[in-house]
Amino acid sequence: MLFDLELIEETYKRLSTRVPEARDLLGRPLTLTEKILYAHLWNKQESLKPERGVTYVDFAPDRVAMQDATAQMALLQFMQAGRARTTVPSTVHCDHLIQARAGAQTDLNQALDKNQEVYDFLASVSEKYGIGFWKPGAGIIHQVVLEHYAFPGGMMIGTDSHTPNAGGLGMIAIGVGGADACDVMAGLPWELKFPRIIGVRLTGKLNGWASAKDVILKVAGILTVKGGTDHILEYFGEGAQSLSATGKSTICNMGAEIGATTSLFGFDAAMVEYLHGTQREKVAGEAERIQEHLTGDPEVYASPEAYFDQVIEINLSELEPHVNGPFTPDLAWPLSQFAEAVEKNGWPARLEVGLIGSCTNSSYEDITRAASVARQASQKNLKVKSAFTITPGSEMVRYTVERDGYLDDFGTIGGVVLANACGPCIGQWARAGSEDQKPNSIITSFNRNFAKRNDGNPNTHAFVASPEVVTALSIAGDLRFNPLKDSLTNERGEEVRLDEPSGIPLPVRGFDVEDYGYQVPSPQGESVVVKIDPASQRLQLLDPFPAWEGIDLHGLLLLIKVKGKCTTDHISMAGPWLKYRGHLDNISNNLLIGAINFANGQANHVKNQLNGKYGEVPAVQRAYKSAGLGSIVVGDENYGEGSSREHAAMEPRHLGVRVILVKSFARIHETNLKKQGMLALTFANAADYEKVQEDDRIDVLGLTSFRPGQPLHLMLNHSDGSHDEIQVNHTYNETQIDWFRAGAALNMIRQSI
Ligand code: MIC
Ligand code: SF4
Repeated sequence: MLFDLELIEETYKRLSTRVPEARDLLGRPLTLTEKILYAHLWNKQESLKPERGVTYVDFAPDRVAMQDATAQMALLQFMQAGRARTTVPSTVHCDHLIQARAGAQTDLNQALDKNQEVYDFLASVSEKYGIGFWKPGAGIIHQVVLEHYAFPGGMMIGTDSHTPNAGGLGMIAIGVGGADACDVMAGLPWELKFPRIIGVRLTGKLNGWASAKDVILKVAGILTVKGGTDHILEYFGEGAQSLSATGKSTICNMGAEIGATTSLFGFDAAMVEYLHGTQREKVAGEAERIQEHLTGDPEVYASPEAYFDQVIEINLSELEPHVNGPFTPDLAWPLSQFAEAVEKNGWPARLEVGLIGSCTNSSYEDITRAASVARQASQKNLKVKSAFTITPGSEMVRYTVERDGYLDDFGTIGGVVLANACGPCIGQWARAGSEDQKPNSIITSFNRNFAKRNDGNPNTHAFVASPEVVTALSIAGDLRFNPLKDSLTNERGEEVRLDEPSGIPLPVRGFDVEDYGYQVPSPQGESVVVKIDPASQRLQLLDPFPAWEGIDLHGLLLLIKVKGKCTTDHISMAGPWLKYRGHLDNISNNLLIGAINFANGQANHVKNQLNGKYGEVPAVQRAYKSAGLGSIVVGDENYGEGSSREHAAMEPRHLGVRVILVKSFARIHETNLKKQGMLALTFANAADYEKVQEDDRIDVLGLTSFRPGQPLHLMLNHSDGSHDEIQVNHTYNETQIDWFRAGAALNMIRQSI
């Protein structure tokens, strides 16, 4: 038993007392989101009536989860917080650093070899501070958390943007940067802008080729990559109850792609079934006892318009399978229109690789549904025409699906099983030939498909669909294949059709596993010494960032004005750079190398204002830093969408960028910038973006009276001697302004030791 029953009981006690209080206070029925948030307020604030989307509120989450690529920085910060142990139960999961090359076992062995220094560091820090440690090969963070730790009504933060996966078990689970995790582990409150709430009513029941993945693919199409910012999505209705817990998790997981703070479902029979299936009968029993607090009030669901900020309705009976992409997860195509879109847009129709699995879609149900397609294909003498890979989400799922014969189904048609890890999803993919940058198409059951993400090739058109649709298209080898109506020619020259997939949510014989791959934290960790070799290329102790100098900033050089989409993958690329996630100076050499410069339409090619020559972004910024000059980065809408990686905020900070000025921010990135002592500003008038010129030197005015809710001013000093003064907005509250003044949030914790 890995979960902490006492903690869950504690939370349930709080739900039982605080929910009725909150209902009295607000004088109306409550959504599930409000119930869980009120139960996790840091202090019981008697009169808290937050303005949704505006008021910052302090919370006390129940748990913290970290994955290896972000845990390094989170724990390097935690080591400076002066605490002997973490104050809330926390875990580390080794999943991002395993590269997919040949297949599960070889790849895992190679990773153990290559990343030993980092794994040893994470294991010893975990041991020292009482953190549970999931070894490489144990599985992807979100699947492992769902299988062992998530519980209805709980609240968790995790240093990964897909932490909301746990919403499938009714938990409010939110992705954050490492500095936030550090605060919570150090026993400090965790602050969040009280979210707006979108109600998603699901009616009907899925059938045929449609799956839970198609619900979120459709929602992404409706809300777009920024439509969920500062919102929680609460799913309800009879359609919601018809979905398995892992299907619900798929939906919540990919809610990260619309920028949602998180997504969740109310407690129901499917959750009970999943808790029983994962040997947590006691948790199910406790939840059943307080179940009226684990779902929204009936009045809310009867007239959702009165309680939610927005309501979306989806009839599952009519939902078509979808394919989203390329290059952005919100370009949603119903399958019936996809072939035409491929033709019209001239996307490469030949499908080179189909990849299933990832944290989004690697449950027992996903594998059984995809395997049912594979099994009938082999019965009908079909094999995959594309390369085809399978990444199981956890060792428990992998062991069980192997026992039950499903992995053989994939093997028979030509599939290759990869390690239980992120692999190709995060660019850990030694894809042969990708350096040639040939235009080509791949399709995955993952969640993100930004340019270059999977294989580093900007011309790879990556599409996202359910595992069963990916399997069918891999068999056809062609993006234009629609399994609902098209036939295929098999090895004997016969025309055959694929039948609808079928699967089961949980194994009939129960889950099984030989070794979870878990290291229990020792109760006497204090004596453990965490060693970091000063010559290490992968780990580096952190130096505190300097405090604000107390005056307005003058003459900041424009480093880059970014054109168009700028995700955290553009700001701090993953793939080959993941190896430097524990070494701030080394990883800073990837700063903004994927972002497009408005001045010339090129990536990683910006003007060095000191000598007029063009150079790579990190090099130019290092030149400014050594000249002792600050700089500014300007960006477009939804800047920093995607990942929670705080490297995207720490790198510019480390190299001397002072301000990020954009049309709008993604939530996690904006917070990460504030935590690291940067100025995260938005244009009061989006059209002022046009006024910024390549040779500008920029002053930030009003910092000495920096106050919540009060705009600042920027003076754009153009090279021809003219000026433009513009107004810029910010969302800093008092505490966050203190972080700015101190140089970083962590500096304040240090001061308090
Ligand atoms: C991702 O899917 O982009 C990642 C890799 O899991 C990131 C975390 C990271 O950059 O380490 C995320 O989603 O937060
Ligand atoms: Fe790993 Fe991909 Fe999931 Fe991120 S989205 S946690 S990289 S599997």
